[in-house]
Amino acid sequence: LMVPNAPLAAPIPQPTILSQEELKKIAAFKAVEFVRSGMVLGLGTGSTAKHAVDRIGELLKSGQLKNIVGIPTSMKTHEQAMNLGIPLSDLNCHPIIDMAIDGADEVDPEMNLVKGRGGSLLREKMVETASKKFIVIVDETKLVDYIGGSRLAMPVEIVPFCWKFTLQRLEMLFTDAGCVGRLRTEGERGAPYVSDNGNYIIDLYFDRDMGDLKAASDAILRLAGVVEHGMFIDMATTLIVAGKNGVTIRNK
Ligand code: ABF
Repeated sequence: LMVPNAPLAAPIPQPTILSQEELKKIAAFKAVEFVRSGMVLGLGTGSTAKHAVDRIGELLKSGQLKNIVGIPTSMKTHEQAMNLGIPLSDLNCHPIIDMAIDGADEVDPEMNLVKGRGGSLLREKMVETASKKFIVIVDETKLVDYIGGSRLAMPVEIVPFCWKFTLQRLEMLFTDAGCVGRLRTEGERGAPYVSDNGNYIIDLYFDRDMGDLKAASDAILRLAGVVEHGMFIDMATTLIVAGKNGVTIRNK
């Protein structure tokens, strides 16, 4: 039966599938809502933190934020923030930071983190331990049951001197967990990746849970040749997770 002039059926709303990149941006923008004028801010590194830094630059430009001082956690973020016109300083001048915003590679249910797959773990840890508040921004793919268990890398920054020796010592600490270490390399020729601090990075891979995190952290830091590792235990004060079903905010 033909119905003359029947109204067109309204389009059925389709659920919007947000990309991982969009989720990172949502988490980052949410974190920036906590920023107030006059703050000294730790500026994170990585693709998620980049959105937060862009947003801070935008709000400064439009005058919605004023008198921000940024403390970058890497040379890359330093360059990004400088290009955005964010006033910058360092830990020497600002040993106490109001708030840091940064991404993470893994987040466990206690808000312990693995960081440093982007290579900036040392400066991130220095800046974030100096921060009164540390907001971690992630998309939901970063949530894990326990850190170091994803079979992805747990990075350790080491001095270049006799790096193979340090790599072996690191593996020996975790033989029970089936730990294998690899020197991080870059470029076609596989040259060692060099951090902003002139150091190398060993990526540790575990077959099994490494056990007590605090004990693992202490053991790694006791090795001569190790500068810092990528486990950020009990440091995050707020976690912002963007997922398909929305944004969740957890405070510690
Ligand atoms: C920094 O960037 C690092 O600590 C971490 O390795 C990485 C996360 O990157 P992304 O946000 O690009 O996933 O936060």
